Amino acid sequence: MDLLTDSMTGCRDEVLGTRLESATDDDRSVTVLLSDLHVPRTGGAALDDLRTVLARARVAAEDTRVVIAGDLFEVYTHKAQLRMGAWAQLVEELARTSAAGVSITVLVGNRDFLLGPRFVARTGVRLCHGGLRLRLGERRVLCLHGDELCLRDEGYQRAKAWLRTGWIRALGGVLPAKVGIKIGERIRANSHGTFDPARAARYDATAAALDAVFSFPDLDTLVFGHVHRESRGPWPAVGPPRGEVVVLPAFDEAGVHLRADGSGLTFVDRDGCPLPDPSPRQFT
Ligand SMILES: [Mn+2]
Repeated sequence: MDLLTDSMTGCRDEVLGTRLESATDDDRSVTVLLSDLHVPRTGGAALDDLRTVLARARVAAEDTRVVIAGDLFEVYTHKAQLRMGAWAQLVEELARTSAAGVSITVLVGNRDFLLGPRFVARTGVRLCHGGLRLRLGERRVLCLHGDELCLRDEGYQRAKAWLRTGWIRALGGVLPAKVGIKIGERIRANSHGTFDPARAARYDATAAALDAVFSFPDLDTLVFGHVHRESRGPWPAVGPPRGEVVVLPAFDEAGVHLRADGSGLTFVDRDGCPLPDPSPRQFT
């Protein structure tokens, strides 16, 4: 039925293997976007800073939406985590904020793609397993986690294709909690251990991926995280611009995130105070 509808309307609903969904809360006048919180079981600064951001969102709850662009959890492999340590506080904080009237959407990231219905039931957020199309004022925005843009990391892209199949999800649902959490610790250890600045380009978004995104009609702004290197600039970097690329920093580094309201898009600190825009950078 979907296929029929798509062929009739000519609408594509996926890019680089990521299914796209549309926001249903574009009427909110303030949008707060954050990414890569990597909240560990012990909580810490990432959770403290998130509390600060959510408390401010609750002040104008009905006017505000929050979009978390993936990797909210340091790693998530089992629903038992929702009751453990600071993760239980994280769930409670999201639930309180949703209940106050703030609209919250959580995209899954590469570390927490097994989030599912239990998380939704406990928090009241909308969970998005792909990309989110939204309006920010006049802008037509696509928000992605960003891992799908890192096309040079071929090993990861291959692993992603089979890790996201239905049977892995089913297996995640029946694994004993201890096993699931052990697997998660292994994933986390690997992702900390393999970063090599000299090969950073391999783990960055590619120009080909950005071209693919901006080949979509009705799209002028791309927002993503994942690569942990904030930037803001036109796409393409030379020639007539087709749009703007905004890369969010990892929130757990200093609480920096993005605020969109009537005055446009502004990088802000954990307390909502404006920061200078980060520099544009070249994607190759
Ligand atoms: Mn990530």
